[in-house]
Amino acid sequence: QAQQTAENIRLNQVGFYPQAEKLAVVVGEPKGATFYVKTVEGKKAVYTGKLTASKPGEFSKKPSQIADFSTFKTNGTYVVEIPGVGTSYSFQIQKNVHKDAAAASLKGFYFQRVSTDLPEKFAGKWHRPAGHATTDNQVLVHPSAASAQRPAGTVISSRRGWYDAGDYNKYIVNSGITMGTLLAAYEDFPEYFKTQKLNIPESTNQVPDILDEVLWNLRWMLTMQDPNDGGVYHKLTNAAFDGMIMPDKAMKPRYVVQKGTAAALNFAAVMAQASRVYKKYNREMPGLSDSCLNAAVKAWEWAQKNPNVTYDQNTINQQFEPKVTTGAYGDRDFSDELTWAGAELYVTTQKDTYYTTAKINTSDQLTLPSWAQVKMLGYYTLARFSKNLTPLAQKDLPEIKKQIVQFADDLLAGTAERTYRTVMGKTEKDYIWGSSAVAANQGIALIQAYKLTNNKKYLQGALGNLDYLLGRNAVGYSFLTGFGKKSTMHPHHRLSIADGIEEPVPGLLSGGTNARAKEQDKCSGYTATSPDEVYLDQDCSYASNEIAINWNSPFVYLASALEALQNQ
Ligand code: 9MR
Repeated sequence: QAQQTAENIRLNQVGFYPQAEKLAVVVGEPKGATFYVKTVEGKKAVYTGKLTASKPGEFSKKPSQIADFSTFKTNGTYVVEIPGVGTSYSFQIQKNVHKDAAAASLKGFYFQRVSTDLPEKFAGKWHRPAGHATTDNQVLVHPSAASAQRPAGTVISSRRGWYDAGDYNKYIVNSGITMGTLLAAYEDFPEYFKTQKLNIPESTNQVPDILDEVLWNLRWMLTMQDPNDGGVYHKLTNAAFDGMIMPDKAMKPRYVVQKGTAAALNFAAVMAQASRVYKKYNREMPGLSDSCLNAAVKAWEWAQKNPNVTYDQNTINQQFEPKVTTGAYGDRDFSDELTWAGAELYVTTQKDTYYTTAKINTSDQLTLPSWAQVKMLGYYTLARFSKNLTPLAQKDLPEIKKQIVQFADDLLAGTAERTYRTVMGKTEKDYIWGSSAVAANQGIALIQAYKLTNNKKYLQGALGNLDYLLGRNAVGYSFLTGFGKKSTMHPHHRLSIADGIEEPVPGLLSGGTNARAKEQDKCSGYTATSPDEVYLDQDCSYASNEIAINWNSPFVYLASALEALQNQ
């Protein structure tokens, strides 16, 4: 019974900073006017407030009320109690309240590592033997990727990297935004990451753990470039998705498939950014920074010569065997990748030609970053380094900054009138496959605007989206595994399904509510039809409940940035 009622009180199940806005949304017909904040120990009422009516659910039309206890600022562990409704899940009020979630979401990448044992010392009860230890040392060049120097069937080594998601494949395009976002987190908040310890094998070295973790995937990415021409294979994959088995049991052959423009430009962007970031660690990682820049330039040049090579899996499958049916990450518009890669190469090298070729057009509309749309990552980078750019870019910077701030203003508009009081959920278009990353990427855009203006309204908007991800949403779930009493337990994640451990691997972000999930994954069990309520915590629901590296990375950015800025 208590379970039942807590589900109708939606709040960040981890907690709140003492100075922050503190809201719970209560769903259902009003049953009383008063709410209490009570200590978990002893159930002592420490705050009494009045519920205020909120707009009925934008999409569900459910009656809703708000419990606002922002003025209560005392550290502790509490519940919200509403006579006639029930008692919420417990939460904390304290400094650094999201420190553990920030660290765990980054450690989530460690759990996705390929080619290495995860010993108990670092992985706890989720320890496991290395996955794809042999296969990724003997990767076959797929006929779609055959070249004179590397005919079909050529064996290459392409070890390390992270499993993309619930599946065991490794995709360059999706590594692009994932790595770009993690490196941006470091570039924006280096002091925060300097002291963060994740308990990974490299935690004792002199390099921040985030850069050690990123390096694991960077080294894999480097192997995906054909040294003969600089082109980059689109992905490393099995022909078809594996069953629900542990990765060390997944022995089917792996292939690198056709090179493409999206892969080359994503690769160039990441390598250019990495070259800049790891330069400071030349002593610990000799030569890495230079290798990254060389690789970036070669991939960029390949893309200049091959500006329009799409990865079209259907066409490839009509021509070649074996047919490849894993994730396509097919993109047909490379203008945003060109802008991002050009911006990164320009900032790293200060050579105007990259800026010119990047075709920055400040009259174009900005679009929230996603794996297929990375233009804004280039804008973030230009704004971040605005003081060290050549005159060529300087002339565009006022407009670039203005656009980022305008984008954030558009996101913020109307938040206070919305049922859940979050930036997330302005329109039902937010509830797509991987909507949790929509919320997190909106949070990043707001933080970028805060950095440009110092206006705290942007921080509050970003924090509201973190509240969304950790429970203040229309399904009442915390989407980060291991955080919150009602959090995702059955993600579509082969590791979590096959390991025989009840709790899923911690620190992974479930894709979240997806209005079209039912038609996309055909999992039975969906009952909701309201766009913000279509979510199923079952492992068949890959369209709403898978995890993925490009969803985890903006969560890392958002939670870490808010931790770093909590005293602002
Ligand atoms: O995140 C991707 C989403 O935007 C697409 O709509 C969906 C269908 O193509 O694919 C998602 O990416 C998946 C990838 O193809 C394979 N690994 C798991 C990814 C997350 O579901």
